[in-house]
Amino acid sequence: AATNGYLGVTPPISVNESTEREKEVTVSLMEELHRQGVFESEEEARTREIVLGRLAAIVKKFVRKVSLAHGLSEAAADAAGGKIFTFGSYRLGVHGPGSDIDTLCVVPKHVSREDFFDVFEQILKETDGVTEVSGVPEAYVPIIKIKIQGIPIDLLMARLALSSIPDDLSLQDDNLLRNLDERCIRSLNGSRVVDEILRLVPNVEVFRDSLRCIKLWAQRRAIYSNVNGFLGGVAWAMLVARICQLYPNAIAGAIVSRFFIIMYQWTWPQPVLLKQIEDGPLAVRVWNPKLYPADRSHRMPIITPAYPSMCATHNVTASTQMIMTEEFKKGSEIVDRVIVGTAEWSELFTKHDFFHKYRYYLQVIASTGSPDLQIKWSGTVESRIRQLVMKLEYVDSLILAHPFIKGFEQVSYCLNGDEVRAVAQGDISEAIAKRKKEDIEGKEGASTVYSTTFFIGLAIEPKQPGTVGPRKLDISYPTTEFTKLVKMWEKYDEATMGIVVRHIRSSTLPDYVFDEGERQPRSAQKRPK
Ligand code: 3AT
Ligand code: MN
Ligand code: MN
Repeated sequence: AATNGYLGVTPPISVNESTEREKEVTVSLMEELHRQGVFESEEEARTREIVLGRLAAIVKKFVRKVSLAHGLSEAAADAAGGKIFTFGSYRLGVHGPGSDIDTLCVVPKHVSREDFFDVFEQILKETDGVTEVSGVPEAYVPIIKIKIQGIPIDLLMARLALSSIPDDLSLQDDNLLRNLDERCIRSLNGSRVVDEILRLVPNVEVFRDSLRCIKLWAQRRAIYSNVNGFLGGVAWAMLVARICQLYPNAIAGAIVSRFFIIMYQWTWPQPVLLKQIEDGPLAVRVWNPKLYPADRSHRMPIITPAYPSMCATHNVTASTQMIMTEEFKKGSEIVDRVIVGTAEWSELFTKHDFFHKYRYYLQVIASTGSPDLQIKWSGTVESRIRQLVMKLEYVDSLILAHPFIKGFEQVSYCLNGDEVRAVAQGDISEAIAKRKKEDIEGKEGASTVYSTTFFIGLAIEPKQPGTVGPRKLDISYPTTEFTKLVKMWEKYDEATMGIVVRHIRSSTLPDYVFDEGERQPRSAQKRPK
């Protein structure tokens, strides 16, 4: 791939080997990562390999079965093949204990998507050691979720325009995408992107160790989440890969230290590219800000390297960009101190202070009366939160609106309609919080409420000197618009789904957002800024 003698869209910044000090801090970084528990045990690693071997055999069995049903001979049915490819954190080599294995099943052209959700799902259900089989054929990327020997596995499928899938098939050739169904193209994408990232880094081991560090840091700092306008796993991987390209001979400690300073100083919206964007055989859009206004609006574009190249960070807003930039800066300061020996790596992995940082928060409460419906409804609400954030960004005197990366789920056992309404408003009294399922069983008028609460921190401009009274903050327009927007969901039903937005002071944040002992006693609480 390295036609110029280097990987990437520019020559490296430095081809120097790392210094003695950088080697020392790399050793201590790896020790800290082990202490933090990001690595799985050797036993779990072995189980994963066994599980993948079994899965590969099940896919072949499935292809064979469908082939025979199509009237193919025994020999032709055997030759039809079938192959699995992994992607996600497992393929990148940065998965933790308990991570899933993201797997793509590639099948020949006579095996259909319907076969995948009928025949294959049935085979899985009948296989020993396979549990919790659940297919979602109608998803944007159709998926079957299973567990094999306790390991969670996400299964996607792609049907290629080939009569057989040999064991040595590679997905690199763009022409494989010709004449495929869009769902197959989407399913192939994850694998093709990860393969390409791994091809484009100078040293895979260094890349993995560095990425493990950055992933842990981003999770602890609560900036690891694509839906909420931060970065997801693939985007973080591409950023680290780019730094690896710029310092091809550096080791992990050195890569991590360059990562923070380069990302802090990056001149966005200049895109992060691992290679030049290429055109290909499909009539699909490839990321191009010169051509498409929507692509021009991306604030921190990080572009996937496999055709058709896309922006992995289109969800980033002005607020989340500011928050991440601030974190890059803090990270670079800590790493500088680690290098000179006045800080430990553990400091880099300090938990975020989201619930201590702001004086006012918005609470978005999605509620229903059933666990299945709640998953769909809260997912819909969550996916729209960045729209609320963007509307808030237009409000005068609001500096930024900081969405927290996850919702908090609550199950409340209510005795009557008043309690149900209170919970839907986010008022879970101590009496309700303490109540158990058996306390309401058989009681007339009682019901269970499932609620998910999302938080948005509001940073408000300080009062101008000389003005009187508190700063007026009018957020009624963004919140009303947001409520209207989520209610436009095609499956929205007024009678069974609740959505409430309200603002609260930090002192009334519910206890469940804090870890044990994290909340300061009320009296000792200093005035947050
Ligand atoms: P974990 O170690 O599993 O937590 P990961 O990076 O593997 O980290 P996921 O398994 O959630 O994370 O996702 C792996 C890839 O699957 C990332 C993305 O390309 C794809 N993906 C994840 N969620 C979705 C989704 N809802 N729809 C489509 N693709 C998805
Ligand atoms: Mn995964
Ligand atoms: Mn997954």
